[in-house]
Amino acid sequence: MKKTCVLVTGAAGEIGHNLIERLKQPILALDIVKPDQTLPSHVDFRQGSVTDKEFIKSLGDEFSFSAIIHLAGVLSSGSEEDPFHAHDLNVNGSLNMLHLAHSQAQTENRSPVFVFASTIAVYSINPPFDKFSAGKINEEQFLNPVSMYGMNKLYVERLGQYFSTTIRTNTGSRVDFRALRFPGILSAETVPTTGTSDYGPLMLHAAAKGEAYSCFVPEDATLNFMVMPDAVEALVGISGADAAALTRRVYNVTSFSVTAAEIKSQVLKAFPQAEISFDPVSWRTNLISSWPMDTDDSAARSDWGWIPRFNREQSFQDYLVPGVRRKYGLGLDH
Ligand code: VAH
Repeated sequence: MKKTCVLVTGAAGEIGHNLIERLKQPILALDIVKPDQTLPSHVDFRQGSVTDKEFIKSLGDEFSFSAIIHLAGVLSSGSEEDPFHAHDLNVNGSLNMLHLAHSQAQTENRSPVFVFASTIAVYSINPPFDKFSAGKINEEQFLNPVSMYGMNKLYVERLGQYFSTTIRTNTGSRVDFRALRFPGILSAETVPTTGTSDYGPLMLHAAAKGEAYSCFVPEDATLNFMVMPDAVEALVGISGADAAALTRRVYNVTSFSVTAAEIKSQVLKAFPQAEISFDPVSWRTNLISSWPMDTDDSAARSDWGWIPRFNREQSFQDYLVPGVRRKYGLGLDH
């Protein structure tokens, strides 16, 4: 008898680390490295890569996955630094996970929920258009990514829709694919790697550690963000949403739009001694410049009740600053 559980890939990554703390049902956590936290008793861990077809198939022989939350991937900057590895992990790895879900839909005659962490990097606003005049964009606009990461993520979204609606099935059951297009994410507990929006969290963590930080985008770089607790709740929300209520398979979710200079001023409020400079790196700045300044998440709000808990001020005052103070053992009045 197979054990039934939720599979979380990328479980040792930033979102994965926080998600497995939040989920209370039996979880199989999967990553190429062991999560850095003590795993709760309801979380089993398996070490391996989503690019390893035989390994992923073997998991399907042992477990029945009620849902797969697929977070494993290389983010935007890492994908530009090694586009071949990025394509393998982001695309072939995701195809292996969709194959696993499709196989279980066929053999168990049910529709496993498949939640995919996508990104606002699927959008690309380039001349003659301007991100600021484009404003809040919806899920159908500017879908012409030019980065490896954005192209990978958009293609996997399309694969997910194919597996959910078109692929031939001998039981009438197909994968129930759902994707969230995340903005930049700011976490107090974890530090990002391989992302371009990392400048936001890195600025804050450096200040809390008393380290100088040189920001690789200019002061006026504008992007939308959300804090990690809201990102985790969005994953929980879309995973549990009633399929009949969903009018689409891919949703924007966001909280606030902010410039790098505004992040700096929020950080200086909490850490007045922080040394933050700006030394833009053109290829990373170009990525941020092509992404929207904000996205329209009204479809998520109306279909499955998405609403961020933290706005910009609350994000810093109620979560980020107290959180990094706790993480680095600083007093509340440091
Ligand atoms: C990245 N954090 O920087 C991700 C995100 C919108 C950016 O997808 O690649």
